[in-house]
Amino acid sequence: MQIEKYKIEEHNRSLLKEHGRRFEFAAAGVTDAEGILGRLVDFQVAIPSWALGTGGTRFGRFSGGGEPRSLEEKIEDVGLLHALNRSSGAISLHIPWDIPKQASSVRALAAQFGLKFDAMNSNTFQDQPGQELSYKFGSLQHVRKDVRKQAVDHNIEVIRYGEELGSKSLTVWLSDGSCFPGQLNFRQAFQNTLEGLKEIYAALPADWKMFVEYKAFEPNFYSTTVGDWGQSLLYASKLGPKAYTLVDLGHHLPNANIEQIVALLLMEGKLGGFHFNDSKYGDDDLTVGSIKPYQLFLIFNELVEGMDARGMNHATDLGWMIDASHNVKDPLEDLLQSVEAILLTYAQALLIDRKRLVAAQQGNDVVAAQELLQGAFRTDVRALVAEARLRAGGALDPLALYRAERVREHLIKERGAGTVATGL
Ligand code: PSV
Ligand code: MN
Repeated sequence: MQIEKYKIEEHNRSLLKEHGRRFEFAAAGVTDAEGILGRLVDFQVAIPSWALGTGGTRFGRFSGGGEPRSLEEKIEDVGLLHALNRSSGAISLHIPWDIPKQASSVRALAAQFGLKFDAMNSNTFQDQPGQELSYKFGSLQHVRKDVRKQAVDHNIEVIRYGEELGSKSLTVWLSDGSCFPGQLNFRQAFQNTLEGLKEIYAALPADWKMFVEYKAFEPNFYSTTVGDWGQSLLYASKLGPKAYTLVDLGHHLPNANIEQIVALLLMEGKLGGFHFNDSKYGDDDLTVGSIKPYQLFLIFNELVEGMDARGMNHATDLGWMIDASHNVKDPLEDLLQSVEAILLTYAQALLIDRKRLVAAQQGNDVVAAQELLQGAFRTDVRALVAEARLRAGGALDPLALYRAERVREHLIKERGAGTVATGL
């Protein structure tokens, strides 16, 4: 399903007067409104192809219907999001869930919606039907060479698919680790994994990046072979300049200071990409900004500060991706909420008066530093984000228009109530 341009214009016309009032007020309160608007327009967040259907837990799955039945329908869904918010201009694919049968037509379809292909994701955390060797005891870390080779070959195959689609990066997340003490020789597991990653790295095209994603636990509950940012950084450093660490917000132990991790990775030039989500307990994969919005703001504060310190382009020098799951919400509505939360937080981080913050830090003025951060965090930037969207051709209120157009009902009619999208 698509939402016609005139529908968006009609919707915007109906909200324009009220929006104009709010925007004028918001813009008057910030120093460089035009500069911020430009950055917001440029900022794009990739949608994960595996999050377009209803997610589940091991206790059950409750689909809302109309899930995409193919890669093409997934692209259509992301195209719809992008038409509404103009900030979801990329899709991140997971292989083998989303193998492009005809890469050129898939690429053309995506281009029709103004979408690019962000990082490709490999999957050696599940056994696929017909797969020769099992990943039950890991993939790249495995004690058997033939299992490791199978995992390396899979990753290289994913790179080849990505090349056909115009992607420029590979994200490797390994579930490798152990469930019980004594099960694994940690050093051997690390060395095996490094050796495999080196082979994959060697197959990267010259202009590609490799993201090594870490995660503290799950599905292994005693040790994880890429368990934290230290281990990921170790791999990335040993691999070379095209290898980076990927931070997934849900992959830390409780109370981890993620913003500090981000600051140091950026300082080392080794932060490559982001998986946005939110969580209360573990890797909950909830809507971005729904549980700990202030933490997200502090992360964006470090991102903006750290990228500026290195002269990086906010929009293009890191891979911005959502990695979430939707158990009780319409996935598309949830994704609209997540993208909105990211943009709002980015805008707030752009508001921080850096000069005054540095002065407060240098003067050990703790109160002033806190006031500066919280002042930005408490600023209502919704009208700024809406204005950026309006200027980019999107809808002033994407969620309202999505509902007014009864998108989910149309999708159910078109695809059926019982369709199941590939993914988790
Ligand atoms: C693992 O929990 C993860 O965050 C990785 O990014 C996977 O690719 C993704 O979720 C989907 O399973
Ligand atoms: Mn992830």
